[in-house]
Amino acid sequence: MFETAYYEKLGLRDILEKVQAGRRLSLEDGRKLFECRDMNALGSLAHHVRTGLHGDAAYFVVNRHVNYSNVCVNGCRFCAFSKKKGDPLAFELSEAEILEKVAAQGSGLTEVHIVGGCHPDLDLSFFENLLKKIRNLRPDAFIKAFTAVEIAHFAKKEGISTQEVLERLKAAGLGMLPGGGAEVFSPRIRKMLCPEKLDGRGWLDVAAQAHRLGIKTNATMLYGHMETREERLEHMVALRELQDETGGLVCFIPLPFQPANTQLGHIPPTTGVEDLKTMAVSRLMLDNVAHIKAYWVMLSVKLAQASLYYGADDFDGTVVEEKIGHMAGAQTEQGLTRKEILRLIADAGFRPVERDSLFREVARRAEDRCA
Ligand code: V47
Ligand code: SF4
Repeated sequence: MFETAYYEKLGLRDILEKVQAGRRLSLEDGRKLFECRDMNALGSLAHHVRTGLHGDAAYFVVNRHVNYSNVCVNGCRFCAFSKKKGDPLAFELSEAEILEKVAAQGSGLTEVHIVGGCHPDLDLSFFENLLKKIRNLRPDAFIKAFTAVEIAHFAKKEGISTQEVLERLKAAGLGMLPGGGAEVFSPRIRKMLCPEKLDGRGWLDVAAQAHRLGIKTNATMLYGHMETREERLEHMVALRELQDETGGLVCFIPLPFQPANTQLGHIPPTTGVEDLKTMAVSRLMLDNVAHIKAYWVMLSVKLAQASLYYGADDFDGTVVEEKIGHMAGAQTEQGLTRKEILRLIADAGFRPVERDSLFREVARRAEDRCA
C-alpha cells in the first residue's frame, strides 16, 4: 500500500497515480524519478510494477557465453574487449574450438549466447555453418547470437541487405538477437565514443527488421560514462516506441560502464545507488517491455540481488565464461552455478523460475539439473 501523502511530499503524487493506474510515464516523469533521493519510495514504485507483472518470480537461464573473436574494425572508447588484428591480446576461435566449448557444457544447457567484435575477415558462411553445427550438436539449446551491430557489419562486408543476413542466419538456426550494441542512442554520445559503429537509428532499424522476421531481440543501455540522465531517458523512450510498433523486445538490460583498460579509464565506476535508480527508472519507463534484467556480471552479484527489489525480474544466467566486462575490470565471477543462482534468488525472497531465452518456463527432470 502506498501512502499518497508521502509521495505528495516528495513531489511524486502524479507519478504514483499514473503507476497505480498503469498509465504511461513521460520523459519529465523520468527526470523527476532520477532526481528523487528517496530510494525506498522509488524502489516501491518499480517493485509495484514488477510484482504486478511477475509476482514473486525471479527468472534465470542455464546459459553459456561464447565470444568467437575480439578482433573488431571499430574502436569504441568504452570497450576493453576489442583488439586489432596482430595485437597480443587479440583472439579468434576456430569453429572446432567454439563447438568444443558448446559441447563441454553438461546436459541442461538452454541457451548459447554468441557474440564477437566486427571481424574484418570472417564470412557470413562461417557463421551459417557454425549455427547449423551448434543446432545439430545441441538441439535443445536456443541460439541467441549477434548484436544488431554485428548483423549490420555482416551485411556491409557481404554487400547484401541486413534483411538477407537475418533471413540466412535464421534459416541456419539463429533464435534471437542479444541486446548489445545499443549503448545510448544519443548521436552526441555516439559521435564521441563510437563514431564508427552502427548509429542509434541503424540499431533500431535492424531490431525492427528482425522483429518483423519473427526474430525477437533484447536491448541494452550502456550508462555511467559521458551520457546525461536525459540521454538515458531518451534511449528508453526510443525503445518504448520501437516496442509499440513491433512488440519484439523481450528484455531490457541496463549495463553499468566498467572503465578499466578502456580509453575512459579516468571515469569513476557507477555507484550502487545510481545503478538501482537506473534499474527502477527503466522498469517504470519501459511499461511495454515485460522483462528487466539485472546482469550480475556487470552489476555485481550482490547488487543484482538487490535489483530484484528495484524493478528487475531476471537474473540472467550461469554465463560460464565472460570477457567483455572482465576485460574492462569487472570483479565478478566468470560464471555462477545453477545452484548458486537458486540460492541467491531464494535468499532475496523470490521464487526462482528457470526460463529459456524467450522466458518460457523450463521444467527439469532431476537428472537434467546441472549443478
Ligand atoms: O554491446 C562494452 C557493452 C555489451 C563495456 O541480450 C560494456 O541477454 C560495460 O550486450 N562496460 C555486451 N559494458 C553485453 C550484452 C549482453 C550481456 C548479457 C546479456 C545480454 C542479453 C546482452 O556490453 C556490448 C556493450 O554495450 N560493453 N564495453 C564496458 N566497458
Ligand atoms: Fe567492437 Fe563492440 Fe567493442 Fe565497439 S563495443 S569496439 S563494436 S567489440
